[in-house]
Amino acid sequence: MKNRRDFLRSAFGLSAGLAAAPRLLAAPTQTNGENMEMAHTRHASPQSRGVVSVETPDVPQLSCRIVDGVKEFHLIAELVKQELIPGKVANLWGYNGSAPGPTIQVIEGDRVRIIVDNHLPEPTSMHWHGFEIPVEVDGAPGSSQDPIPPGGRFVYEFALHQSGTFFYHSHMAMQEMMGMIGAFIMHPKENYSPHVDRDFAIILQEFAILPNNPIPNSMNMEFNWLTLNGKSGPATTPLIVRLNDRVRLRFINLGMDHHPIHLHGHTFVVTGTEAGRQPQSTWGPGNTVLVGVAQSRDVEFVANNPGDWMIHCHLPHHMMNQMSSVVGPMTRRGGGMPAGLGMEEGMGILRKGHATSEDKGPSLGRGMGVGSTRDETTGNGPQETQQAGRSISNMPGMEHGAMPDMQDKAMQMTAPEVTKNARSVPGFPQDAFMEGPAMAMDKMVEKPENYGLRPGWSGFMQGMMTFLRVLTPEMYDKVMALREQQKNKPEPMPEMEHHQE
Ligand SMILES: [Cu+2]
Repeated sequence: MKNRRDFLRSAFGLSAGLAAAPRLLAAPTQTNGENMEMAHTRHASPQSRGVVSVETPDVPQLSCRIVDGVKEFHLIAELVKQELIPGKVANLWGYNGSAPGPTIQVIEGDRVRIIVDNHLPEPTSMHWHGFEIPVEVDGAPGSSQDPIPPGGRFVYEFALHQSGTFFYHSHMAMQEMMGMIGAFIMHPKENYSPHVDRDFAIILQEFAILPNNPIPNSMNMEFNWLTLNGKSGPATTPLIVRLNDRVRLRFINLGMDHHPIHLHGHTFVVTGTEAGRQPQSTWGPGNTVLVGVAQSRDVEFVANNPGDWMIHCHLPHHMMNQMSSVVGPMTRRGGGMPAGLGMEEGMGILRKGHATSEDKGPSLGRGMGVGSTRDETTGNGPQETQQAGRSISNMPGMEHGAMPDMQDKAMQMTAPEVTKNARSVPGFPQDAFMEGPAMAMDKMVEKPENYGLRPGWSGFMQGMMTFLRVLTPEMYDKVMALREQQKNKPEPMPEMEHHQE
């Protein structure tokens, strides 16, 4: 028992929490949810500190109107052009111009009205996942209500008596795979104990988007774009916290895969599921939490280890962008590869030739979709280093000068370091042309939250990867000042100098 108590003490930084109390009262102003009409301050008192608004980096908050004591929200189901990383715009379906849809935050006991307008070309229906509400407003199409026709509207209204990390989503299965989900945070009437300083929600999604095609193939089961709040690394916006803040992360998963989410450098406890707060007796230590489909998981920890720590799904293919048998012009050139072949080839059954022949190897086991025949580039076959260098140097926007000590060595800047006999090593290449200095795009994803990251960092961030940046007070203030600066400027930020702290 002693060990457990000691663990809890360090996990929740009890003494640090007390010392940090004075500034907590001001903390909510740092969130991106200021426009909410939530009375954050109404709980504020020396005994019970204010509700900490949940931040959803890269996803807007949905504000409400109070109409006769009811919190009224308005959601519009519609086509969304979502930029997953710079230059990769996907045609997703979402709400109010965002996929995932905007975050709703309410307080336990609230009565809410949500007006849902359908601007899609087909019927939809909205489900309130895990809500204990009357069946008439549950949103199951056909059984609890008629689907909302294109151009139609349905008004959902209910009182909420639960608290926790909930979400809303279209209850049309294929629409779910187009992005139609959003976070629905129900804050408890009485704050959870222990109090957290920072609270973040991250929605996990996946899409099957073939190269050179902006529309997800919701019937494909080969997911090659993995997103956190609608962005893939390195376009994900890091979570910024101050050293010794107590932090809650809420992960929400709606897709075809379960994601083991791993946090570097810290030990957390799982404090909540999609059904709300879990009893403290269940809080065992961990650093990886499996977030299953249709589940949410809350984890809490004290950010007591300074540094830029990765948060990522630990499935290797979920730490990649554009994973496919064709990785496109980015890394490969050649005579082309077969795609969209028949079932036999798709399942890896060979009829003619050998498995690694230039024509066949790349697409084994990979159905590339009906209708396509031959893509313009080759897949993960062997490749000359020089050829790779040429391909990479042709990539627009990539930051070939990311590593300052390589400035004058043009070829080395573009090609990763590989041995002379690399091609003779079975299995090569693996990461050589997938990540590394040549893939860096620090400038393209520049934003206040990335200030001061190690130069070239972006070459190693893909898919479901982001940072938890545990910053010293000085660095924290600097990042927040830059964020404030940017808020007042609609234009992209002027160049910031990157330097190592
Ligand atoms: Cu994953």
